Amino acid sequence: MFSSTFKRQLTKSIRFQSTFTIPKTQMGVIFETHGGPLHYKEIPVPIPKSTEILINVKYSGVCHTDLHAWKGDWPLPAKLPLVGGHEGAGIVVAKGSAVKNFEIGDLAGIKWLNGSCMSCEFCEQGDESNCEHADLSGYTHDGSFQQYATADAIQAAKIPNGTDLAQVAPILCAGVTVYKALKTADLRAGQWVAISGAAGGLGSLAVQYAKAMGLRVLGIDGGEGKKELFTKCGGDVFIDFTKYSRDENGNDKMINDIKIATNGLGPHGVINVSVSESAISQSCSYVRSTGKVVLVGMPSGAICKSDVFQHVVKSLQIKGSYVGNRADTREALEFFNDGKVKSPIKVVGLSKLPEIYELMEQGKILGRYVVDTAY
Ligand code: 8ID
Ligand code: ZN
Ligand code: ZN
Repeated sequence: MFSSTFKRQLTKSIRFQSTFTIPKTQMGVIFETHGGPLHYKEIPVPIPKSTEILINVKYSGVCHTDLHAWKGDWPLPAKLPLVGGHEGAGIVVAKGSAVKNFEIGDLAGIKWLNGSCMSCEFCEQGDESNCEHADLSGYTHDGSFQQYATADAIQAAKIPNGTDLAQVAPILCAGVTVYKALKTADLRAGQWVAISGAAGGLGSLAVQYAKAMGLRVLGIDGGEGKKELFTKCGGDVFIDFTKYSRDENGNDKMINDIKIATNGLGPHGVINVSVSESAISQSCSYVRSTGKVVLVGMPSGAICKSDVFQHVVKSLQIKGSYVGNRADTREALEFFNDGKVKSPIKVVGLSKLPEIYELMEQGKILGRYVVDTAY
């Protein structure tokens, strides 16, 4: 792996450049099999490669993608055993010899995209997330559910000094993703956007980014406290899907109510961040003619169904949107740094991760859970 000379140089550079003492072991959550036990235990501190930084992760957001990774319900192989997490915020405590863009002591963020080939057609044009060789934090690379994590220095997010690390953590995936999805929807100020899954981790930030972009926001979600959070995030009209029956009549009534609330024509765009196949297909029915349906949430095995006749005569577009690139990350962080979006978070210890997954599975989470790696 690493030559002993390199390791010596690294140790030397850590000693010379920093007052940080890096332990050999740390606490983290690791699992060996999909759906198997989530062990909160002592694990080795990883050693950064020449192109990587070592981040002392203070806080990490818990994204629904982490739950997919643990369950193994996506057709994309993950590394095992795996330390999940890809919304990590912390301090750079060591760096490899080739790293030019971070100094020891800087604040840095771990994102879903940890690295890509940087030479394929997609990387060349800034679509690094679409790279066939993408390396993913908390999926193909051990992530932020540990006290010390390595991150590719090129892809790691720059976080300004003095930033509240618990607050900024969810921006690193949820914030970047919904900001990019809203750009993908290509809407103008004053138009209506519907956020399906509006009070979850991505949804609660999507509502705020959309408002900051001057859009009118209709949110769809259901359950205790979701309407209240949506309103607190600045949303305009809330539709509680649990108040409608699940049969065809219920669906039609909900679609009709969404249209009535949006000048009778439906929203100009929809950001689908729910983890519900039926909610995704439904959005093709209530979106306005010439509107855009953006797919973000990825329920396992889901198919998006759109009636072809309606699709054609309404001239709809269905677009996928997958996290964001480095520029999207910087821009999404700028909205946060300017105070235009705030993360609705609940902070608990990293050891509580299994309980968070349980609540997430039941759709009971309001906003985002953030884990403190100290306990
Ligand atoms: O780059 C990407 N495309 C990307 C990035 C990050 C996350 C995609 N994701 C995916 C995740 O893997 C997951 O599939 O987005 C989805 C949502 O992630 P999340 O926001 O972290 O999940 P959450 O906090 O559990 O929120 C989901 C919300 O959807 C609501 C729930 O009540 C919850 O508030 N919801 C459900 I489940 N069914 C609904 C329905 N039928 C619904 N809302 C409206 N209608
Ligand atoms: Zn995520
Ligand atoms: Zn590439």
